[in-house]
Amino acid sequence: MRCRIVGAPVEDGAGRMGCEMGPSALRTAGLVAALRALGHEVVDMGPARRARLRALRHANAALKALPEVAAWTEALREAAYQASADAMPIFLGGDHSISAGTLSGVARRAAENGRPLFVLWLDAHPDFHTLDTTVSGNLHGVPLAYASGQPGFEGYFPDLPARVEPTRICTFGLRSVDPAERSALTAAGVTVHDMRAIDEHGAAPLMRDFIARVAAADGLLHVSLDVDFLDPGIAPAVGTMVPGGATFREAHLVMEMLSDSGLVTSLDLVELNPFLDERGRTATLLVDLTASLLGRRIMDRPTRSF
Ligand code: HAR
Ligand code: MN
Ligand code: MN
Repeated sequence: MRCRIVGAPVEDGAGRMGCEMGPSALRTAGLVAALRALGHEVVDMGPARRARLRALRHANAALKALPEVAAWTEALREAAYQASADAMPIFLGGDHSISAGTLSGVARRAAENGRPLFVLWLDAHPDFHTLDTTVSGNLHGVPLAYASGQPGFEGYFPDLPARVEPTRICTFGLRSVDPAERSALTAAGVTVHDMRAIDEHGAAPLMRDFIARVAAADGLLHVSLDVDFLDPGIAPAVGTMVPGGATFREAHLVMEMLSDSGLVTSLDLVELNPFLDERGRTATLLVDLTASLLGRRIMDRPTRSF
């Protein structure tokens, strides 16, 4: 497999600073070497560059950094469209607002290739606010609503070349959902596997069903991995700590099942805030999860000395 690494050093969408350092931390934790060790060809495209800012005014006075996030969306949409032509793009965030761009870019690619695009959203949050409903004004809370064509982004975010069909989205690991998001998710027909469902059924059958749907439709699959999908006890480098997240093995199992499926065509690694990490352990965990997604197996893991 050929992977294209695209840096997205964005922190304008988060409520606090630090995610801008995410790509550096993931590189320092050995992402490129880990993928090469699995036999993949890795092309590091370096960081994307933000598009030009436009003055934007919106009635929701809470919105933060709207021109910046709109400009990043424009740039990352183009980067994602280009990088997905001949490779699996891996986007290194950056806060989750980068997915407004990455998803709209890979959605355009999928539409041009006549393939349905599915999205697995691994996150404590659905990020399904619109510009009108967000209360915090932090735009890492809106990318999934934008990319799936929810109303109210016109004239602010770039026009969508192709939207992600909401019924092809599976949110997984939710445990922090605002009222406006809950009603919009239901109305749009997004699949919700919250933490309670994972507790009750286990991650495996839920993943198996979703993977079977993607396979049956001959779909492409974009995976968006927010650090806060993971329990903060194993992944402290996150601005929004929500207790009760996925365990180490639940997260690896999801990645291993995705690897076996052979269906994943693009990946976001988002919300890593290296300023809040403990000796690089969250960055290292993200690299190991990415390795599991790209074929590393338990039986290939040698004993490590620290
Ligand atoms: N729903 C809340 C808000 O809109 C929290 C969003 C937090 N999002 C992330 N990424 N950290 O998932 O402010
Ligand atoms: Mn998120
Ligand atoms: Mn989140």
